[in-house]
Amino acid sequence: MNISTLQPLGWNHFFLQQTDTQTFEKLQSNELLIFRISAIHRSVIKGLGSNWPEGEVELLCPECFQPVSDFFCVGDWVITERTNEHFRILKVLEAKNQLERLSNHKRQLMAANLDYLFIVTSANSDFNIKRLERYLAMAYECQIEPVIVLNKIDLTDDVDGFLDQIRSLSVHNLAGVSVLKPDSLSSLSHFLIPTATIAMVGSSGVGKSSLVNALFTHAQKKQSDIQSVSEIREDDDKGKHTTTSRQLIINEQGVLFIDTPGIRELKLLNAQEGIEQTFDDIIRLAKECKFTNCTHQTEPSCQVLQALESGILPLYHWQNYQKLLKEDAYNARSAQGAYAQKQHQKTFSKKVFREQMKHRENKGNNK
Ligand SMILES: Nc1nc2c(ncn2[C@@H]2O[C@H](COP(=O)(O)OP(=O)(O)OP(=O)(O)O)[C@@H](O)[C@H]2O)c(=O)[nH]1
Ligand SMILES: [Mg+2]
Ligand SMILES: [Zn+2]
Repeated sequence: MNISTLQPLGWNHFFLQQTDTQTFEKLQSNELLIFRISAIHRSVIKGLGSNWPEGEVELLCPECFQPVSDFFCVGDWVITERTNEHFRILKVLEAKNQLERLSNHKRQLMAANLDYLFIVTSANSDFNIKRLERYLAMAYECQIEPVIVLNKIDLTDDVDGFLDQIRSLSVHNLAGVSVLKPDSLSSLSHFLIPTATIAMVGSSGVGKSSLVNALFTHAQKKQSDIQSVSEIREDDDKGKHTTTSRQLIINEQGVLFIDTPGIRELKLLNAQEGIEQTFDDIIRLAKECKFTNCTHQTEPSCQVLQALESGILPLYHWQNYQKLLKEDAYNARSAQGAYAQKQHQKTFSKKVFREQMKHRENKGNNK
């Protein structure tokens, strides 16, 4: 196996250094093969490997990796062994990051090894700033760079009004687009880097799959790559779920997308640090309070109370911060088992994220 053929799928040195000499030799001789998980439909697991232009390959998953959702997700890399015509998963490589949430009191992996998280919302009644704060907290907690994508700008006369609200959030990347206005999509081009993996998240009906489709050029779109989207409806604010499972696809520019089903209600999992980053304006204010243990309720010279009074700190923002912290503490208790696992993953992925940021900064400085 020529490992360099995996590079278009996002393979890099980080994964290579997880293979020891013996494994590497077996990879060379094709005794072992590497795949990136591209879809999981109940018990059927699909992956893209060195022959990825020819399509997905079905992978066998032994008992020790069941239930699958506890061990890996779309976007993960696995080492497999060839058994007759099949490929059996032997090992899951450590991910550089994993997007996760709480679902049915359990940790649920949503996607792995991401470069960007497109948090998609639409310029209609779906738009909800508190929900965006929740998604941001998840992105920051999982150390994935968020991009807020305001879709369906064709439906409003007040795009700036929406964008201004997004600008008030703790986020660097935002774009206003419409699938119906192809020119508007160029505001995303900065993120559409070949070999980069972008996961799409957001409520059902905001246009995640439509965007993935629009970011393919029509000429080269293969039928199998096209994501199903619902018909244009008069009122799709309450869109029903069209996408039902997560899927990794690669466009002709070489950008990898993970489309996901809409989330009705995103629950965070042990996301205290992500929440702090999302509400860093409040954290900064609180540091200026007279008492270090200020509860921001009645204390004199409380900067939070003063900012609320003067209107500098919007009430909804402060309330959402408290709500998310409370909810997070509750969720952490209800998913105790997941907690230990998470702590382990966090120390590891944080190191990777810091290195990436350093690398990015260096690149920026060298420009
Ligand atoms: N007016 C308008 N409609 C859009 C736009 N983008 C998508 N739509 C429509 O919005 C509806 C939902 O689009 P989808 O792409 O299926 O939404 P989704 O986010 O993938 O939804 P789920 O798969 O259910 O999570 C469809 O009727 C699309 O045609 C847009 O930019 N403008
Ligand atoms: Mg969809
Ligand atoms: Zn205070």
